[in-house]
Amino acid sequence: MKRNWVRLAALAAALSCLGGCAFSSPEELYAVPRAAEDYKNLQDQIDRVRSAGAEYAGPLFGTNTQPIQLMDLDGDGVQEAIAFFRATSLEDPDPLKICIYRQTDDGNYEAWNTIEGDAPAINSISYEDLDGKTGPSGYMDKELVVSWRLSDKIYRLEAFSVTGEEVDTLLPASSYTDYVLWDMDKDNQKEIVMITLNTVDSVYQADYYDFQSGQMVLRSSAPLSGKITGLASNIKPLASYLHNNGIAEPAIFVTSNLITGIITDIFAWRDNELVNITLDPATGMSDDTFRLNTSISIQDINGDGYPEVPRPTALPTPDTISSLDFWQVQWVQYDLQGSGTVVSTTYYNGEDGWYLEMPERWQGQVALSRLDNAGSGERGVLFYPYVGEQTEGGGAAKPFLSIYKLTGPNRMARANAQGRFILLEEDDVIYAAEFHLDSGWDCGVDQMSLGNLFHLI
Ligand SMILES: [Ca+2]
Ligand SMILES: [Ca+2]
Ligand SMILES: [Ca+2]
Repeated sequence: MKRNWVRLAALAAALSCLGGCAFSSPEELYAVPRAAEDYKNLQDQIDRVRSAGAEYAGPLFGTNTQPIQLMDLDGDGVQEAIAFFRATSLEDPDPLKICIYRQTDDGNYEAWNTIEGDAPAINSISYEDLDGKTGPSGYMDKELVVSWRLSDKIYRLEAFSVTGEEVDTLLPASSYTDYVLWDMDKDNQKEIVMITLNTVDSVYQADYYDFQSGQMVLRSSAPLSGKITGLASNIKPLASYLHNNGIAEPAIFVTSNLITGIITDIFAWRDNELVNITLDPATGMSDDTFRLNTSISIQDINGDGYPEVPRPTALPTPDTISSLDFWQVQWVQYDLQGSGTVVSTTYYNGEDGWYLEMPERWQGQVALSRLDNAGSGERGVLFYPYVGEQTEGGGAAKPFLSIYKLTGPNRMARANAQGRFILLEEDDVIYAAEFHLDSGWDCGVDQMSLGNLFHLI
C-alpha cells in the first residue's frame, strides 16, 4: 500500500510537469494503477505535439479545465487521455486540437483521434453519455460536448462520439447562448437543451436535441418569455425536478433579465414535447415568476429536494405601506401543468444572512424596521403589529419582536442581556431575539417555536 502511494506521488509529480495540469481528484489518480513509465510515454507523445508548434489550451470554464484530462470515452473500462492544444502557427485554419490518446495492450499510449476547431479558445467541455451505448466491458461510453468560444458572447456547441477509428460528429456546431445536459424524457440518457437568444430576430427559445440514429436530432423547441433582455448573468440555468403529484419530473429553470426585474421560465418534457410550463399564452411571458427583487435565488428552501421559485413582495414599515428594504417571500413549487403551490412563506433578510418562516397569523399583519447601531457589531430587525396606515394620533407603534445579529468581542454578553435569548450561534456570530410584551399584540410564537422558524441562508 505504502509503495503504491509513493508511486502515485511520483506520478503526480511527473504529471504536474505537464504544464501545470492537475487531475481533478485523488480518486481519479488512484483509479489509474499504472507505472510512471506509461505516463512518460504519454508525455513523449504530448511533447511531440508541442514541439511541432502547439501550446496547451485547456477549456476556460466549467469543471474540466485541465489541459490533460482522463476519461473512458469508449466504455472499455480504460481511461483515455485527452489533451488540449492551440497551434501556434497562424496558417492553421483549425488551431484548436483536442488530441485523444488510448492505451495499447502493453500499457503505452498511442495517438487515437483528433478533434479540431476553428475558434480562439474552448469555452468548456463535458463528458456525458448521450447515445445510451455501452462499451466492450459494459461500461457507459462518454460523448464529448465541446463549447467553442468565438468571442465573449458567441459560443458554438458541438458533440462528438469517439469509440471507433474515426470521430463521429453527433451535433454539428451550433450557436447558442447557454446549454444544459439533462435527462428530460427519463430514458436514462441525457439530452442537450440549448438556449438561444437571438436579439436581432427576437428569437428566444430552448431547443431539445435527443439522440436518434447516430445523431443528436432537434426534437422539440419551446419559447422563452418574450420580453427578456438576456439571461440573468448571475443565475445559471438550473437542471432539477418538478414535484408533480408525488413524482419527480425533470425540469430546467431558466432565469432571465427584464428591464424591471427578472423572470424564470421552466421547461419540462410533457406529452413528448418540450414545454415552457410557466408561459402564459395570453402574454407570452412566465408572468407568475416575475420578480422585482433580483437578489433572492431559486433554492430548495424546505429541503424536500425540489427547488422553489421565490415570489418576493415588499413588506410595510411602521410608517409606510411598502418599502423596498424588507421582503416577504412566498416560495413556489410548480407542477407539470405550471400550477404553483406556495410551500413556505418567509421574511428574507439577505443582508444579514437569515430568514424567518412567517406564521400564518403574521401574514399581512406585520411591519418591519431596522435598528442598526453602527460600529457596535449589532444589527437588528424589529417586528411590529401592522395596523394599516397609521391612524391620526395613534402614537408610535411598539415592536413585539426584535431579532439581532451580534458580532464583535462582547457579543455573548449582549446576547444574554436582559430579555434576550439565543437563536443560533456560529463561530463569530450570535443570532439572538427578544419579545417585547408591551406591544399589545399576541404574536402566538414563543422562544422555542421562534427557534424552529429561524434559519440561516
Ligand atoms: Ca477507454
Ligand atoms: Ca433522456
Ligand atoms: Ca424544496
